[in-house]
Amino acid sequence: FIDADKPSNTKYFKEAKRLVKSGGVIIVDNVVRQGRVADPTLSDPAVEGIINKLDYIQNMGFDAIWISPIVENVNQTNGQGEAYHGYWPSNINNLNPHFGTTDELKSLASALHDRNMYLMVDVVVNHLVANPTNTTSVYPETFNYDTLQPFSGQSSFHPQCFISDYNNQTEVEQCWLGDTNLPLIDLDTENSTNVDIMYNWVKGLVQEYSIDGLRIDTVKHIRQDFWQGFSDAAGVYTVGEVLIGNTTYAAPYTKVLSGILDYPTYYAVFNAFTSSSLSGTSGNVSHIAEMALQAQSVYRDPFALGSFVENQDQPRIQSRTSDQALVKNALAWVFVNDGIPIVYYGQEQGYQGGEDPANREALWLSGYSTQNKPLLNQITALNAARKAAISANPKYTSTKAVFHAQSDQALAIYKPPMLTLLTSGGDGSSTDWTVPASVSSGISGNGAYAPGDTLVDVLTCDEVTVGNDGTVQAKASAGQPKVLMVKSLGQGVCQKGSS
Ligand code: ABC
Ligand code: CA
Repeated sequence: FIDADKPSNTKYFKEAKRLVKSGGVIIVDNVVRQGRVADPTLSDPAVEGIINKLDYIQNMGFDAIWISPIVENVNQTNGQGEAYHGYWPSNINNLNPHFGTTDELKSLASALHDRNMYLMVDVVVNHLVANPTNTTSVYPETFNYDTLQPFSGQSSFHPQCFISDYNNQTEVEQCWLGDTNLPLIDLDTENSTNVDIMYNWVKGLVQEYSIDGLRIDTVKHIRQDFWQGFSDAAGVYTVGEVLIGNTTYAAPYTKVLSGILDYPTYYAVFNAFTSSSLSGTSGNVSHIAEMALQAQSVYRDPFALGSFVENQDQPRIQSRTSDQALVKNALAWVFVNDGIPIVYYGQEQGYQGGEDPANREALWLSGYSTQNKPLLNQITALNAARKAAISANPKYTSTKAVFHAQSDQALAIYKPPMLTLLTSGGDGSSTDWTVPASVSSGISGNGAYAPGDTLVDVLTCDEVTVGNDGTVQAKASAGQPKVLMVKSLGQGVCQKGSS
């Protein structure tokens, strides 16, 4: 599925988009470290290391991996440390040799496609980064614009100024990220030659490596109308990073990309499920519904959102709460809302790192163990449940979730055939749930439940019976989330005692 313009190939692109939606995506970031130690006998085997671990990823039910930016980066330790993560591109026409060769990257794409999995690559357009002219020199005076390829020197970049006022959108777009320790040299994306270079580059990249989707970095730092052409040139699913807590600011970007990372809801989820143990008061879950409802009303396609509770930029949830019930509720959210579930590697192992770079622990240290890993089990059950939901109800991925806040600490989410009950009371709490029939009668669809049906919690295999009037009554003990489906769908995927 290489040429998007070829009519015979169009269906494969649709297929890729559908499949990305049908299961979860795992972020295999930090790939140099990941790969290097996936197999310690290899020095820089990032890509090969991932290929060797695809069973581990696929066994959890993921359909796609998102890998770090793949192009050549600055190659020396600089004012912000080691350039291991791929976000400091220096030459967009070369691959990062630490990650692997052209052939190795192609092997990764084919290894994934052989398994019916998909390759998502992170791309950076907003900036390039130059090595200082000597190791002791200080940015920004001493770097050489000519090292930034394939651009033609200083005139290809916006004049130097660091972003200081995030309320000034022109400044956000045309000044620079970073600081004098490490300037992220801002590409002049107002310049049509540069625009053409970037559109052709992404088109070629997607084709050459059979890429199925893109995560796009620093989207709010380039004018919105740049992205439409970029997305069209890429021809695949695009999910943009618009790092912002409000939906009004984010909404226009959903018109120019397939979707965006759901940051506004992320903040609501993170706050709801981490405040409890920190402050002794319980987090408010109704704010989650508020943000999700806003997303449903102001985004072009709320079903193409990327949903997450962890990523390479944010402290891991377990750095902010040790309450495992809260952690499980937050993680469950990712799989039961309107967006595409995205899990950051290491969450399945229970990693606890705080702010960048503490949140970028190597995965090899875990030994990729699958024994006694409650979150890994939960992810596996939820990926399976979501697939069962999609096969029972083909409209699952285009049916808007309905929300019912039983209290500030108890939120029901109905998206047929899944009824999810989340609580932020923590592991010492128990909740008597009564979900009124009006919640499930608000929307219908295959797999919807009816009076008298037996529902099964896919996280525990516990059963509840729907009341004669359509009410669902259930007890959640120890602060646990519940993800209920009619028994015929849920019993095949539920995990006894995964919680
Ligand atoms: C380096 C060091 C870190 C150090 C950091 C400041 O600099 O390593 O130790 O803490 C890459 C690397 C990073 C590196 C940076 C800079 O480059 O991964 O390790 O950090 O050299 C993307 C990527 C990210 C990547 C880059 C650069 C961009 O996901 O991994 O970083 O290619 C801004 C950008 C966003 C960017 C993020 C890191 O910075 O917009 O694209 N992420 C406000 C602003 C946001 C801003 C955010 C953080 O602060 O509005 O635009 O993100 O600075 C909400 C508000 C938001 C607010 C948040 C904090 O609160 O609604 O507006 O965000 O409530
Ligand atoms: Ca910019």
